[in-house]
Amino acid sequence: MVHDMLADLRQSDPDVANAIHGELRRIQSGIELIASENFVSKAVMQANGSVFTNKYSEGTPHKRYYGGNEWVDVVEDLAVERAKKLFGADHVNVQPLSGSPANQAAFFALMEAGDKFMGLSLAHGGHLTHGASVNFSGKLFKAVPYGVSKETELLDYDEIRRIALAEKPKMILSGLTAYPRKLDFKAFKEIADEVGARTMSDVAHIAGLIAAGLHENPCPVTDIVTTTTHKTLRGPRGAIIMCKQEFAEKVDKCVFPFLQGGPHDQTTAAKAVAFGEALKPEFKEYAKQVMKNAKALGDELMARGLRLVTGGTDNHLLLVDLTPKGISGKEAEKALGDVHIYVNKNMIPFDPRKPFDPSGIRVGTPASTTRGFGESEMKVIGECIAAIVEKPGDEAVKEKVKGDVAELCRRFPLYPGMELLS
Ligand code: DSN
Repeated sequence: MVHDMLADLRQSDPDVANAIHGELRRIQSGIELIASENFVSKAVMQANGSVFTNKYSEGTPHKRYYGGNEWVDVVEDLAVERAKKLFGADHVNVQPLSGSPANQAAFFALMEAGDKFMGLSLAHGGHLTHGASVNFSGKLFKAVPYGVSKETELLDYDEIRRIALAEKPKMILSGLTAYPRKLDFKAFKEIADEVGARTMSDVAHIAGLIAAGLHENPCPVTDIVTTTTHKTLRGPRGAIIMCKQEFAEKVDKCVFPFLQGGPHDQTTAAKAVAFGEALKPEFKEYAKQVMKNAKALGDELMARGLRLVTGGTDNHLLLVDLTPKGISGKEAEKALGDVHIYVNKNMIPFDPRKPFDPSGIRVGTPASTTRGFGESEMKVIGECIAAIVEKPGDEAVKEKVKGDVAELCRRFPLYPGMELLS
């Protein structure tokens, strides 16, 4: 059955309806390889577009500052209980609006403004909120960055320990946005214990892998764990904070009233749906395939002469150093976008270039795995990426790759049945 999801909008606001139509067509006819993106189920979208968007519900379940919250309480309880089960967390707050607010709340639950903390440098695969000088984390706190080893491009836990012993931070943060290897949360905890620091993990990128049991779970050893809900976890845009019971009250107060007002209850409902999906066996299969696909894509790129930072991946993302190919990350992002393959330009460790035109691209497999692609499709995608990077201006190459992309998209329809009638 064809369902016109925009029937009313098309009447009342054709311009916005047209933009939504364009975005649906773009994702249906292109290959999404941005490591932080995914495609949620129609069920998640329906909850996210529901009547809960109308409600105010400041407070926590069953303790609200507004009346009429009996159904909000139901979905928030569901989201909390499902998240606890997924991650084995003592306490979960599902109200953070997104990753940066979640991290702000976690910082203030663990530290006072001006305190010193350690986080992975943005230039080596950390996030803006892990201490970048332009961000609240670098402006309101004293950020001491750690990085990866120049030789191996891997985190060097001896070096992190050395810095911690010298700097005596109040908190040590583990987390990544562009680091293609696993994190050792127990090692971070041991270092933190040695210097009397608290621990925080931002697992936004790898939460889906953790929920599926494919990556070490920081919850048993880390004081506060944050994650966005829309990356490998495949939920709506938003975040949650998980913590040990001793930090529960502080975390809740840092989310509201310190940082936020009313939660977005429509997003809470969609989080509950997504967590319910992640508890099903199919989610584990998807997460396993995400990792297999990343490995297959990485192997194909390396076989075609591209250099991967660290020489490979053991999560959902690859960082490709384009320096040997004589093309910048910005140029590659544009050339790949022109043939409907979407990646993002990215700094590589010790990058001599600038963030807006860096030496690398970041490539991830969560969204394309959700679409149904497996390892053989990754081989074709690897061929396409390598061909474009090799000859970005060659019209014949572009036409061939556009054809290959169109064929893959035709064979693996995205949101089938979600036709927007015009
Ligand atoms: N902006 C996200 C990413 O792309 O990794 C992190 O929040």
